[in-house]
Amino acid sequence: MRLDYLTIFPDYFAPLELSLPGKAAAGGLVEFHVHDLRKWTHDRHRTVDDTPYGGGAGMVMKPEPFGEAFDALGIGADATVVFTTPSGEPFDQRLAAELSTRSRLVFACGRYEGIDQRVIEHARERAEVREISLGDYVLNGGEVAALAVTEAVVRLLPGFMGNAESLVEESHADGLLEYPVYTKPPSWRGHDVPDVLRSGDHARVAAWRHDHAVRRTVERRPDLLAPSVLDDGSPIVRAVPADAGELLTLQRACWVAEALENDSLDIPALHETLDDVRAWMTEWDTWVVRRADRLVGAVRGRLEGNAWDIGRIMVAPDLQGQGLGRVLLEHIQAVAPEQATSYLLFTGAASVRNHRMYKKAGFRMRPDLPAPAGAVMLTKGRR
Ligand code: JCZ
Repeated sequence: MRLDYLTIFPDYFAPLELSLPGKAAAGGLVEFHVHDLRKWTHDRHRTVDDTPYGGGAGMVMKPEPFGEAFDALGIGADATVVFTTPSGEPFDQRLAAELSTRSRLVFACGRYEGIDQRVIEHARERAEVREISLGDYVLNGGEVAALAVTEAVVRLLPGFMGNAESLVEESHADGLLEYPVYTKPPSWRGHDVPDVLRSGDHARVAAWRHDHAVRRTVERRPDLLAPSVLDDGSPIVRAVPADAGELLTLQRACWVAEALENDSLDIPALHETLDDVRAWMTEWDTWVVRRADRLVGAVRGRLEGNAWDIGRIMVAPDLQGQGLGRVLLEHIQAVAPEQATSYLLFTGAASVRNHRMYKKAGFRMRPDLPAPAGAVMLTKGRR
């Protein structure tokens, strides 16, 4: 595999000479070619950026140096051009494996506010193009992301340091996070290696490791587990910003009934605007369920200290009384983060149907805790 890097900071790629990728290069498995993009500038200041059309802050990388670099490097149909950008498709092990099948990867590393869009359009006319994001956080440029993609891809190449069996047991091979690992000494600073791991009983060791892999996954990455489903198979999925409008409609429908039951219009959910919903969606872990393309249920949770604060359990009026609320309540408890030691929610003091559902789910009324006017708090210990 040949890898090319177009960058205004070639020094970022010094680590490619180190350790394993370096050995792969020395062994002839891969070739790294790092190029200073300024090589393809022609003015005295070797300019690679310019002001954005349409105005706004910052600078944009101009297209010409990239175009000349593609020409000089002979970028053609055998190449995959990778643009690392926070707006790309999420990078994961599956994508690393896919890229490891390519014969040539060309990383175009942006800086400033990004690269002129026509560079991407042009690259698509001469090569395969992938726009890839390392994750939902913002780096100063594409270099670090290109390095991370490189390391994940190169170690998958057949012949890379006897990867044969070590790759099978990797994190994510079975969709679970890795179990905790230990080595000697058996006792260290008051912390002991679990006895089962020193027992020599391979079946018990395997069971312990699987159990802890599942526990970690439930606590840290519930999104990796099969999503909760309703009886009809509709999955409960994380809300996306585009759900805000339907959430607004659903909460108005649900809390009108609450208003009537409690003889009060003083309920925040009834007065919120679309922008209010969009705002709280950024602060809460929100889940929705659709039936035949219609958003029919939702629930949200967030950590308040060590309590998992649950709220906005909503079910479309025509589907109430079928157990949807109970499933949503179970789901939001199951996805509470590790730190949560208790669950907390409130409901209208006169909402007797809600009281019954929460009581059945193990919640207890807490008249001793402060609650909004006309509401009552309920709590439940975790496990
Ligand atoms: C260019 N800022 C390129 C990629 N996953 C991820 N986070 N941040 C980036 C990234 C940020 C950038 C540029 C200017 C990639």
